[in-house]
Amino acid sequence: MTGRATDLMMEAAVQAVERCRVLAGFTEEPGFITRTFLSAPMHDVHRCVRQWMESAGLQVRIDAAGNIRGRKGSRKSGCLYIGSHLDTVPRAGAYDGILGVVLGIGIAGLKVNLPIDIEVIGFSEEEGVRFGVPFPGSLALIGELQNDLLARRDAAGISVQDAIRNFGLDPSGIAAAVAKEDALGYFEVHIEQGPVLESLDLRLGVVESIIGQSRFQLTFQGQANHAGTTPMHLRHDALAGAAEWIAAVEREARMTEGLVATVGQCNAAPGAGNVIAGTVQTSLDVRHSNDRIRQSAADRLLQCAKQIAERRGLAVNWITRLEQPSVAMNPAWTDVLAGSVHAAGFSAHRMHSGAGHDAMIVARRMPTAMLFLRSPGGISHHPDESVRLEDVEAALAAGCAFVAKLGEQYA
Ligand code: HGY
Ligand code: MN
Ligand code: MN
Repeated sequence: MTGRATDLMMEAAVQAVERCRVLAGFTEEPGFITRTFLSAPMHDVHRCVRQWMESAGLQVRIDAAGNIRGRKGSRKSGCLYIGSHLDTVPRAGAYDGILGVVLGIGIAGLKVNLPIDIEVIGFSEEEGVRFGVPFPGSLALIGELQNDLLARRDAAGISVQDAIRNFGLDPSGIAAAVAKEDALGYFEVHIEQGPVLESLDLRLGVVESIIGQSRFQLTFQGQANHAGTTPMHLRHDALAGAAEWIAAVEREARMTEGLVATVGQCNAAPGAGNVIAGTVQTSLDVRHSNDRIRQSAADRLLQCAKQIAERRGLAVNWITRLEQPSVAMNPAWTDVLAGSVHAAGFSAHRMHSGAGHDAMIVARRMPTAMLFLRSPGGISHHPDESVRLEDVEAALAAGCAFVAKLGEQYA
């Protein structure tokens, strides 16, 4: 790459990191980065992203699922989608999802006169924090945003479709969000969110598959009572029962190679220090690269909750929030991506993703490839999440080479 091209790439990398920091300032929780599905700060995000997309020569629209989309090209050729998500987990880092959207804009700005169209897309919700179910944005792109998800309600009783209306959009237009027949495929750039690339001292990784995940919401039902007058042997303590089960979840996951199981949410009611908890609601997130192992582990953990509840005179029930099989990225596109990483001068470590991504949804409908950047400290879903500027520059160079290769292939 010529000196000028390298300077351009570094300038675009600096701009991308700066843009992630700007978007980090739009939050529901001052002092932290918390931005859930179509919450008020997303209007500020869309205002900035729209400006950046337009300055890259993209025509911008916001679809009925709240995805912001910028497209450029003749509209006569096939369209390559490049993107990621703009929502965050509570108290997130500044790069999970966001970096993939601003790098998509960067690539669209750097790659001019491509023989294919490019559409950069900032999905409205990947994490699933507000409504407990992830991916409504990318599900809308592939035409699978079903009415049952639109009817789901958040803690305040607001439905997904109300949230869409409150944001100023019309949920009856969801069908128009679907990718047209000219879709060539989808490319997502994302931080690894784990320790692998850093442990190998590599900048970039090429994702071969995204591991499957099962998510549940459990409710342990006991008997609230007085903390001072109720003898220990007469208690039906929902929180003590949930705690025994949570310890069992960790023990089981440690004993099964490659399995991860997490209870990230645990809410006790009535929630007073001098009242025995009568009701506890918890989450359960189970993941493994092998779907059969994941599903049998999830079954064991749920049966374990039942056995603990029976022994303690509690009731327990659960609802399935997500049953997402492992998804392979498109092998041919992944080979082209690995070749582009090499052409840009970097080694292309092939790996799977422990984190879920919009790519696992879009891959149901079109060829999909994912590029990872190193996560310093392996930290993510945390304010200390970071990226290294030279890795962002490497991702831009490899991403531009990949898009150019696809342009040649589909011209
Ligand atoms: O939870 C995940 O796997 C992703 O970060 N949404
Ligand atoms: Mn995430
Ligand atoms: Mn993400």
